[in-house]
Amino acid sequence: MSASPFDDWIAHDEEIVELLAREWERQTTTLQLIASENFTSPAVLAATGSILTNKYAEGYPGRRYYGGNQVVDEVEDLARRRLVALFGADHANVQPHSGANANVAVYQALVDPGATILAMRLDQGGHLTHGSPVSMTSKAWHFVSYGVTPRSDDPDQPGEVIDFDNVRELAIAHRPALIVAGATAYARRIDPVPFREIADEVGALLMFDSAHVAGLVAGGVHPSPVPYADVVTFTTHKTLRGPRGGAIVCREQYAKAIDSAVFPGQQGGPLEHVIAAKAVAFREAAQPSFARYATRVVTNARAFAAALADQGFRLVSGATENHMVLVDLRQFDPDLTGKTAQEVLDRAGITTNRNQIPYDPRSPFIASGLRVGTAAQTTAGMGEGEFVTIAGLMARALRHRDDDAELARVREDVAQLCHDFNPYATFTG
Ligand code: DSN
Repeated sequence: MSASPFDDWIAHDEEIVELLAREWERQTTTLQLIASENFTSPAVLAATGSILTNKYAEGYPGRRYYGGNQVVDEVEDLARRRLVALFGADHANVQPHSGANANVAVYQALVDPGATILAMRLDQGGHLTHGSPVSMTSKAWHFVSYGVTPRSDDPDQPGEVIDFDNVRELAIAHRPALIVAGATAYARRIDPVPFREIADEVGALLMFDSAHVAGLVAGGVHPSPVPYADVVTFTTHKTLRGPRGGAIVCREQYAKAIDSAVFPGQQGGPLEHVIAAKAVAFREAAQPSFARYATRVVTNARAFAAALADQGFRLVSGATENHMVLVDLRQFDPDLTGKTAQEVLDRAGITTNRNQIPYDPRSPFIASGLRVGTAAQTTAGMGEGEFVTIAGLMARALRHRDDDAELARVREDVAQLCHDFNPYATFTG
């Protein structure tokens, strides 16, 4: 088992070192295809592991409730400045611990308790915090949900894309205080313009949850929602390739309300080590090399989608325009559930997550779909040819799911592929 290069300082803690070594082995000898994951740079890892974790800093730069924040103020200011510059925004808040916290803080800042929010349904591609019945958001606010158009057999209009007629009808009928655009399981580009038009028509505010595509926006390959949305939330660890966390950018007029909702409304002390790592990631995302990375993520996803279709998988919405592919497994094999596919692929060294597809007859725990993404393995240097190979490995594993020997052979082929593309052997930022 190879050792992680990041654990020298904890060498005395054998149990943790052993676990880190195992995770290092897992991440570098198996394929990471979860659409919301990535490999951060060593610089992001170093900042996340820095001594800034020692500091309490409740408040904001220049207005802290603890002493000794001279340096931390500069760290957080730098992160805010870099984020404002990256997205051309008026104001940034870099304290949310996660995308979920960022979303809830926006609701808290801009929507009275019990008032109406219009957002995408979880089982059609939305997020838990978009008002899922199992999320606290649906208890504190009244959510109305829009979805996608039905599937069609017309290859030019395959359906399963955001139904803007439905968004508009619901907006007119329910007069929401806030409309939420953005998704977690949706492979198409989301145009902010029709959302803005509908929001203006009904006098609603517009929040764009760009958690998944923030890196594609930063890299210039997806339209920026910032000029159109009142507030944009996102996570920093998906396509943006930073540390695990959240952030918010907003128009100046909402800055005070958003800041108060994050702290003290929702969180206590900010994670300044993570904020430093966010600053590192924002700087990296502003480099020309990151724009090339974002372009490759999308071209790789397109090649991956085509190869998966060639292997007999049905693509939800017929295509991909971002970093992810949502696969309906039923055409490949009507008896294969998302849960089984995820477990079989795990055994073959291919890490994915099961996902409901629109109008899924199966529960979220079982599901009929699989969500895969190209962000992480593109960071590791893989290109279109490798993603065509991966589609073949996935199909081989799923066709031979009861054959342990064949799954072991797929796993060996996966390990060989990963050996040639170790992200931390060649990381150049
Ligand atoms: N869990 C994230 C994802 O995988 O898309 C959303 O929060």
